[in-house]
Amino acid sequence: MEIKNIVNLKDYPIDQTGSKEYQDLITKNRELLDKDGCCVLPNFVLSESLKRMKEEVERNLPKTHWTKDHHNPYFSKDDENLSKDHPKRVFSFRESGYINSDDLEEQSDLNKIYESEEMLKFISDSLGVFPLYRWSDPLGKNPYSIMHKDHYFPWHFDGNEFTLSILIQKAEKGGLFEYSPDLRSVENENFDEVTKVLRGSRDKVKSLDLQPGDLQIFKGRFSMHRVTKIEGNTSRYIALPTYVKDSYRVNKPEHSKQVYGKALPIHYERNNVEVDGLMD
Ligand SMILES: O=C(O)CCC(=O)C(=O)O
Ligand SMILES: [Fe+2]
Repeated sequence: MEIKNIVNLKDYPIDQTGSKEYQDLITKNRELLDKDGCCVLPNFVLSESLKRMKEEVERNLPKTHWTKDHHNPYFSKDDENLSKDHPKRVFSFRESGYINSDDLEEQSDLNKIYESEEMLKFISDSLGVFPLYRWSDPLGKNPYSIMHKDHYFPWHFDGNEFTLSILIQKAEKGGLFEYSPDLRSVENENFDEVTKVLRGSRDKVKSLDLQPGDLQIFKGRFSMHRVTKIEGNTSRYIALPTYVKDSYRVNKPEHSKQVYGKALPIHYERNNVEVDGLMD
């Protein structure tokens, strides 16, 4: 499968990097990402590719790693030295699943998008981050997230800096992506504002009603985000390709176990790699 059979190149000419259309697209994306920590490109993926991805998900549903757990926004363990209302001590119930990256099919359209040099350059140009790398995490780099009825994915920050999402199948109701743009930075964990959002403040929260085929680019390590509860019988499937500034680092073992159902030797070997100083 070639990228032209996957991406809507007519509206998004990511293969024509010298064209005015490409430059205009980059300028627009950059503005949105700087202002909002997020941008959405409607109908980015062609419907025939979306169909293949949905079929891949459904063929591989038995491989889903389901987790039911309580977690804080950092996917870290409780710390009894902190006061009870510190966000690191606020645990919410999550139930959802992943088809991990190492379980994707060889010929997967999702792998093809992820491995495409055009895509990497397009995301790097859109974010204004150079160099930008694909992630080394063998489980989390490029998974499908699966949510059935009543599943909920509470407020959190990602271990990687940047995430794309491509909605494959939308829930009848609920399953909305909500985020608080640039809530923390490498300089400031901003625990007070994190606490406000966890307690239900909507002042800094935005909600997106993504449609199948849309491409979303967001800064998941800095913008706290969640997926609201799935209502109705249609499951929500979404592809989540990820990008990073450091090509070596992977998720912490605890984070990997909590989210992807297991930790591999690489997660322990690289556990002590210096990151950016933020909580996981
Ligand atoms: O499903 C989504 O839209 C986002 C999922 C997410 O935040 C994550 O997997 O870390
Ligand atoms: Fe996330």
